[in-house]
Amino acid sequence: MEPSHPLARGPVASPPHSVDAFVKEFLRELNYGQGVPLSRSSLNDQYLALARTVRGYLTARWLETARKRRSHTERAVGYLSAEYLLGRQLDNALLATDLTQIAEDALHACGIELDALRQVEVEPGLGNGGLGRLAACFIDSMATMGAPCIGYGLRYEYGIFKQTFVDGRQIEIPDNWLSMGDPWEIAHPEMEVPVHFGGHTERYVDEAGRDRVKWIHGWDVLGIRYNYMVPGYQNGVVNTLRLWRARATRAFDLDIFNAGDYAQAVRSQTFAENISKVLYPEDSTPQGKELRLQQQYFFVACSLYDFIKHTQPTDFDVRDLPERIIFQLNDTHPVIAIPELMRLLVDDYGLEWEDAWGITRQCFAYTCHTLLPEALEVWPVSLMERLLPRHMEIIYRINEGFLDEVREAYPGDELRVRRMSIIGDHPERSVRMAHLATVASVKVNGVAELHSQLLRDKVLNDFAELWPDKFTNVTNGVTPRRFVRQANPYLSKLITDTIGVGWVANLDRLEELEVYAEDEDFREKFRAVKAANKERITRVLQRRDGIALPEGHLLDVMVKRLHEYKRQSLKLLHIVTLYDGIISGRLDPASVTPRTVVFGAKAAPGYRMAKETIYLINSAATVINADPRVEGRLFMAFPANYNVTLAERLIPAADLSEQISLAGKEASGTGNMKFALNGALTIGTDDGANVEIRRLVGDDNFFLFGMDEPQVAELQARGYRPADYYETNENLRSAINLIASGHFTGGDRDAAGLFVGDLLSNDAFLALADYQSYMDAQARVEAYYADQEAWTKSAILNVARSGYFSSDRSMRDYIDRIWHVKTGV
Ligand code: NBG
Repeated sequence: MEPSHPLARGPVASPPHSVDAFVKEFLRELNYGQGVPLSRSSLNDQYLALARTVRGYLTARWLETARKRRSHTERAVGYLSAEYLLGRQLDNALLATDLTQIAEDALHACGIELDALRQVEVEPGLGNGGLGRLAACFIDSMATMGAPCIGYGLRYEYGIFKQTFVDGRQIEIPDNWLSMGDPWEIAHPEMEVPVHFGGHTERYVDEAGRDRVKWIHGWDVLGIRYNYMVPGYQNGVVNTLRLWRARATRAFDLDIFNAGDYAQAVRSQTFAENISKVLYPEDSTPQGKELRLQQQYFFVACSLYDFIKHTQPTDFDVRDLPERIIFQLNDTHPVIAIPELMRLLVDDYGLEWEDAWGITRQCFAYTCHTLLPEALEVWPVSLMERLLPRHMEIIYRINEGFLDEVREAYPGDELRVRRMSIIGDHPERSVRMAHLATVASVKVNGVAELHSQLLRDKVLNDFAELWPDKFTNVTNGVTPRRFVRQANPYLSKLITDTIGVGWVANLDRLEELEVYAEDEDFREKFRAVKAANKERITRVLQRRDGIALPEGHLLDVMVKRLHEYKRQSLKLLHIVTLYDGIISGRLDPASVTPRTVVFGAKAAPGYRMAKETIYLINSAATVINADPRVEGRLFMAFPANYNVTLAERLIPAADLSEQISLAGKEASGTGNMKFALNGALTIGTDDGANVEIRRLVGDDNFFLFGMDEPQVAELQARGYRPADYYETNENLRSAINLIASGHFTGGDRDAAGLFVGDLLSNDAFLALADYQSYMDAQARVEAYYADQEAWTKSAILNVARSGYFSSDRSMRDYIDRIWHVKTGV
């Protein structure tokens, strides 16, 4: 039936941008949405009503964007990612709609402070670290560029755990982020997608006499769709992020229920719904758990089905798929989408294998985010056969065809065939997901120049030799909306007052600031911004953690996941060396630059060494902060539960950014970019994107130290003995001895045993080898910081020269090199 009322024919326009209109919408949400009068509303009521009001302003644009995308059937990007570390939504939505001031005034008129409501929002922690945050930056940039993009992922009921410390040790608490309601999501429980697992396959001959395969499923779950709006920055575009929740099928539990076992029926339901229950807290190193594979298959099966069935016209021909979509595989987590698409095309749509493979090979591109061999996912063949028997058959067949290609290119080179095979034999027969991804993808990219080069030359070298054109680089980026404009309002105002507002959507324009590095008046304002940000973080840490930061210190920040390759241990050695120097009388306290070191880091719950490192840092902080001999010189802070919200407050206040991973281990890093853009100077190794940051900001404005990647490789080949460094470096020995003596652990030598023992006998990431170079670089930091004019110049140049690290530029590179989609829609 055609609607007769004219208003019913299209989306209703969003209300006008005025304080009065906003007050009206807000009160309507509060009264009729939350069902409370203003006078009796709680902060949470007010926050939910505010969020829904802002969401209302986005919705008309969202519907309009979706309508346009349906009518232009141009190619879109399907970003497949198991993680999206979004951070809080409210401020971003206000900024995108240019409603911040109006909302503030409107709430004020209702006797409410916007800032108080901001604090109520619980951030969706649907990611572990850099990989998930990158996905969030990318979808923000795609919307801002008006590029057709739909993000697909999992709606975990429990995101990354909340970290607390008990006696310095990390304790994990479940992150029940949905408990107060999530006003940003729109559920569509009626649009369920069936997903199958287990069972076996059967061969049959179809009516046309063709050999076909049928998958007889063992069990099913349903995917429930949750939409999130992804607004572009003040451009009227709102894209979609679609996350999936698992729900038990009714048939499934009814069968058991009919058999009379109610309790078992409920248990089965729980079993199915476990799939989207919790985000695995491992970062960089996968765990290989069965539930994890279930999660991966679940979300990509939902996403492919959704894209084909729900976003395309009913007469859509799957042969046209490559013209409509390019699926970007964010690391190996979604790689099971490749055999899933083959299954859909061959089994469900009846295409010939070769045709289906031809289509599939145009629909995927793969981003690798690591260099650690142990981080490349593999799945045991036995598990695959049990959970996804049809997919395993398909993988075998893909591998057969692929290995024929290899044999043709390298006749007689069976060693190479074995190295490249999608199926590995050691330690058990397993599917190498990175190989599968590389074979099926149009392009394979690393996330910084050095990383892409090492991928080509080392990790995936055989593949790069076979298909040199397949490999490319796209250096990561970060969204300037969240990480400068929102996170650093003082700096944003200074920049806008100086060069105009255009930089927010065109970060290259920051280069116009370069000349102001020489302007004394500008430098003073820049320093005032830093000082204001330090005051702000002082208030935040006081309120949030009860930490009292000292005033006037160099603020030295190391925030990132706790991982041995990132070398928080080296940072600890630096602090302990300073402390040890002062208390032993070798260092004149007056010669030490007053410095506060702030750590933020979560350790994977099962990662023992990482947890020991956290414990030692906390223990050192307790002792050092209480020792009057270093008062006014050294202070340590380790606020628990580092997350996006804290990052947004901490990064703008930092003077020094610690990016000290062992060269060749950090694929890119993105924190490093956020710090540079907020005017911190980096002390770092030649690793990941540090290389590009240093090249752009200039050697004079960056503190480089340590071995480079070839030197690391050479030392390892020669045979690395950490004890050599301990024996020959007096300061290092003394610092390690102090830790080993139990000085920081209440006299308990054993408490530091694991940490010290590993450093001296193993030290897989060569912290001791880089120690002296790091100490020297820190001495250069101190000397330079003493000249505030020079330091400020360098800080300004860091901002002015870091526009390249906008995720808008990353997206432009993906579009030009890989996706070839149109923008401005
Ligand atoms: C991480 C790398 C970082 C990189 C992000 C985003 C994984 C597997 N990789 O260096 O460690 O910045 O990905 O690309 O989480």
